[in-house]
Amino acid sequence: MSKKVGILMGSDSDLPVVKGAINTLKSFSIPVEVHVYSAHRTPKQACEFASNAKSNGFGVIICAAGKAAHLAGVIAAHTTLPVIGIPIKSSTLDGLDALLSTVQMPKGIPVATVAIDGADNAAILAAQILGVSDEEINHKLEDMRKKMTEDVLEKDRKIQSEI
Ligand code: RP5
Repeated sequence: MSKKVGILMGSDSDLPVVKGAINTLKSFSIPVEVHVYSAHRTPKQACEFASNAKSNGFGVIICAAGKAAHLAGVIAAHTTLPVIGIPIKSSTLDGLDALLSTVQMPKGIPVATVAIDGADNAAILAAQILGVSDEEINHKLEDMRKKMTEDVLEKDRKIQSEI
């Protein structure tokens, strides 16, 4: 059994986006634990989760948050596990606020930030991190890449036959 991926979201309103990451990780048979913890509304619980994550069997933590999205940065401050941030498009600023809040980390505390609402890539990146030391996950990633290539080449063939 591989290490777990922890997925934290600032609000349950982030779940429709976060579901993409949950489903992708499950497709790799990676164990996932999901929580609603906010850097602002439940800072104690969020920090406790991060502080204990390594000893609780987590290998990567994904944090999804919108608006003034400090969740990934605060979690990263409390663990040396790799932290992936998903900026959520949940405000009048279309997610640019969350993107900048997540990506602009000061030197020393990195957060690997994916695109706005980029939940699938967050999950794939988490799988790649675990795949460094887990051959089973690595094989699944290679299979996924092969299928992706075949799908695009099939689309190319279809377009050639249509034009
Ligand atoms: C952030 O504020 C959450 O991550 C969410 O994206 C946004 C809005 O939260 P709710 O007001 O919907 O709970 O902290």
